[in-house]
Amino acid sequence: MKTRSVFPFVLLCLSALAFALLDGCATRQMGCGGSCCTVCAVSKAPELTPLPPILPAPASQDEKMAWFREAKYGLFIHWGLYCQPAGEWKGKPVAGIGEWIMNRAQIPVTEYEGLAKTFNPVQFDAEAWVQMAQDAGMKYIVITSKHHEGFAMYHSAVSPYNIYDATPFHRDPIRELAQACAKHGIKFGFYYSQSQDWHEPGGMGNTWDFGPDDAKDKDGAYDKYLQEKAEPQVAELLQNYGPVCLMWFDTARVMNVNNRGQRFVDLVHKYQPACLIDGRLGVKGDYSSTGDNVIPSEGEQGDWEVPATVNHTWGFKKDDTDWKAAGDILFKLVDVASKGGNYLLNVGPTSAGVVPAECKSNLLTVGRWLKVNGEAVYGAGRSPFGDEFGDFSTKLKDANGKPVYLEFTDWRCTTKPGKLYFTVFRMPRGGFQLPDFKNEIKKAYVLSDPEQADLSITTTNDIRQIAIPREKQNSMANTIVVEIAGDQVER
Ligand code: FHN
Repeated sequence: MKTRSVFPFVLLCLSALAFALLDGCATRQMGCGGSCCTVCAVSKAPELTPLPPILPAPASQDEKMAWFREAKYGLFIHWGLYCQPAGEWKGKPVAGIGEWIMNRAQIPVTEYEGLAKTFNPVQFDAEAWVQMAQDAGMKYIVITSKHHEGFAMYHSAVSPYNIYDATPFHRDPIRELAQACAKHGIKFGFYYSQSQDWHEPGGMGNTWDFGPDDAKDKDGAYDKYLQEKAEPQVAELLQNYGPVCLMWFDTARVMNVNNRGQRFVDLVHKYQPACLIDGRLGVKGDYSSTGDNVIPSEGEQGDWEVPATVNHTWGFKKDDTDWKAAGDILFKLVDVASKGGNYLLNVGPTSAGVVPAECKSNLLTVGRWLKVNGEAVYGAGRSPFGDEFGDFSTKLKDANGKPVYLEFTDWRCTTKPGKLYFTVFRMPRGGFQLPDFKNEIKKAYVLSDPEQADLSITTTNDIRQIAIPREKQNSMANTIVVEIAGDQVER
């Protein structure tokens, strides 16, 4: 009886495998325990086509930064072996951010390496990820090519501890993403953990297997790791994946001695002179990076970027579904843009290779808003005002007796020559009160209005007020464009 009922299932498995072989799939992994057998074990890589050539050296720093200043919004992707345990080790939840599980649970290298043997993200689809970024209105993608765990998410000739050589997946997702980004006209860059590498005896951070970090620094193990793994891997990334828009280094540890940081700068300049360097290498980069999820309370000069999470982790954690709502993401993006920065928002795909559905849906909601109102964000300059950001409370005091800073979230302003974009998140009943400026107003309209119909402006006691007809209002935010005489605001 038992044999008879299992027979059709086995037949189905065999035909699936035969189909996979005929279909030319590079990887097969049997052993799934149920009805998923026909699809789950087989992954199919897209056909690889040549990547575009590396970009020439820019003529000036302004030229080098031009795309970054225009882009404003990027997708960060934290993807590595850590997405498999997804915040749980040996049946127990591990506190903290998901990609730190090896450190937090002090997992020995020999045990952690075992994760590679079962890492098989068969649903990974580079095209789908890039399409999502594009539909979300993001203009660049930065992916973890190697995080602190030390595992390369690309086919590295420097270390066999990489997704192509050490997993049944046997594909190079970074190569596939590079191709999809080139196709969609999205810039592509790499996160690379240069100092911390918990897999290597000389890498920083793994004190449970390899002892204290300062000993590795003093006895030459750290320099050996840098020269024999980190630098050659960065060189690989810069040579094998077409134009790299930026290198995102992180958690610098003693990078400022022995020319350590400078050697990474030299590699980037040698292989990809147009590639930007973030602010966390440990020596000067092309722009500064704020702390994680840290949005400055006021406008800041220079080029900078806020790396941010959509929940409370970077790498996927199955228990963390506290997604930022679309309205919150939109506010933060416009807030950052109005202060002069870029917003690099992270997703943590699962071990199947999928971006969690609710998170994706929120990103796409923001993307739909940007499709109509993107002019107020892309390439837009910082606010000429500032009072809208917040103020110190006259009543509330912190533990040190200092007044608490209260953030205002009603509206933000971005600019282009001759134009002010007031993005209003909370529309007062009577209409939006313009901040004080001297320029004559030539025209005001709702950015989402294809007719650009004139909005009426009423002036009472020198305060100019604009009302948006109810039918033209969007529930998340409305952008009023105010065209002024002269390029810049005079106050
Ligand atoms: O330790 C990392 C962390 O895992 C994550 O990659 C973030 C992203 O900005 N950077 C470090 C902490 O600041």
